[in-house]
Amino acid sequence: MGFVSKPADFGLGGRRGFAGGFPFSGAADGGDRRIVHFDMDAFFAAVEQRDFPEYAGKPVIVGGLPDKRGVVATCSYEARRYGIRSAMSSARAARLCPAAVFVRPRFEVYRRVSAQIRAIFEQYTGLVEMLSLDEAYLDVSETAADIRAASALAREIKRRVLETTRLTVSAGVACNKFLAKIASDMDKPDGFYVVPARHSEQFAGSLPVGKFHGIGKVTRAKMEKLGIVTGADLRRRPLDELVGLFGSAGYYYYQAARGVDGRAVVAGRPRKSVGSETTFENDLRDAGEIAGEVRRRALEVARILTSRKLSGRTVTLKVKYADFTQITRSRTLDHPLTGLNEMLRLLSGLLQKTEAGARPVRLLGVTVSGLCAPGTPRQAALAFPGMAGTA
Ligand code: TTP
Ligand code: MG
Repeated sequence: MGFVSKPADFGLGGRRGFAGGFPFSGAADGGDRRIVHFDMDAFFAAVEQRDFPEYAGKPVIVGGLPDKRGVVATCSYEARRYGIRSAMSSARAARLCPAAVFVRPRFEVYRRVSAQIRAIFEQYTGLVEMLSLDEAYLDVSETAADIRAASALAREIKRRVLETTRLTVSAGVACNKFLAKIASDMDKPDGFYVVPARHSEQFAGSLPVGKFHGIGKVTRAKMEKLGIVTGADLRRRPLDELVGLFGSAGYYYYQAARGVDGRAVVAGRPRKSVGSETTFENDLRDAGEIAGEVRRRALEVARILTSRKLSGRTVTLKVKYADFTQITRSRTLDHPLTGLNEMLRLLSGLLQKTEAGARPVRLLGVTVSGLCAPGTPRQAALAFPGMAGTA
């Protein structure tokens, strides 16, 4: 994997995808990608149940209060049994379930959890597209050679999200965004659902059209009037008819009905730094152990940099001592880091400028900032030996 190559774009969107026929089968349709969609379960409500154990197992509604003309942002699965849903008025929700507990949202906590899950995702691929605080697409095609490997990776990420946040996330694994997103919803909560590429068309055919990307209430009603209720009904309509009825969206529906979706996973905004840190269950006192942990953090940062095709000029070591006092030590170079060895050399110098070991250590972190493209393609290819392609 080179630093300079752009991520593969299998997009078939628009007319160009149809040039020379209808390449809707085989590898050309994007069926050779592995996409995972993650979506946290009852996100805001699950965070509240986690942080306030007295809410566990209860119908919890997060949002506006019933007497304040508020609406439901979300609710726990216990509350969903009463028919309560997002965007319903809180007053109505209170009527449906008088015993429900209403709580106000705590966005700063949700944002923190979102950053945690994002950091986990980014350890597996640079191609992470966060759709909202609790939802993301990952293109793991480079890391996972086939659907089995992608499924194993999705399970590992589910486990890590649970360990790190004590919250469950549902995962859908498929060969494109459209199918992965529907898959993550099939088995909620704590769901895990895989659509192998050979089942894509059949799976898409079985779906009500309302599940298709971009088909809201209005379009669904229009389709139902035309007798189009499922993906299979949609598939029976010729392309020119669909384009005539729905404009350029007709192309998308034509493909989606066949389980095809060429949209690429687009990584989010560029980041200013890449870091990795851990808090230890027991404070570290041994110099060798501390150095080993710094090395592990560095490896993780190198892995993320490699997967995002980045390097950086500043390395920072963060140490929090057992008494919670915290220091950082950094070095800025006049060139982008050339590789893991250089990063480790700098970190070992920085570590000597701390009292780690002499004082017990509670947390260690490594960050690379001043992000930029690696020096030259030649250097870049050598940048993190042994790391390329592992992220
Ligand atoms: P969703 O993922 O749609 O819902 P959810 O995570 O609560 O439940 P699940 O995925 O298990 O079905 O939305 C994520 C969060 O976004 C949700 O917890 C609260 C917020 N949200 C709103 O504030 N208003 C809304 O209308 C919706 C749909 C979500
Ligand atoms: Mg969710």
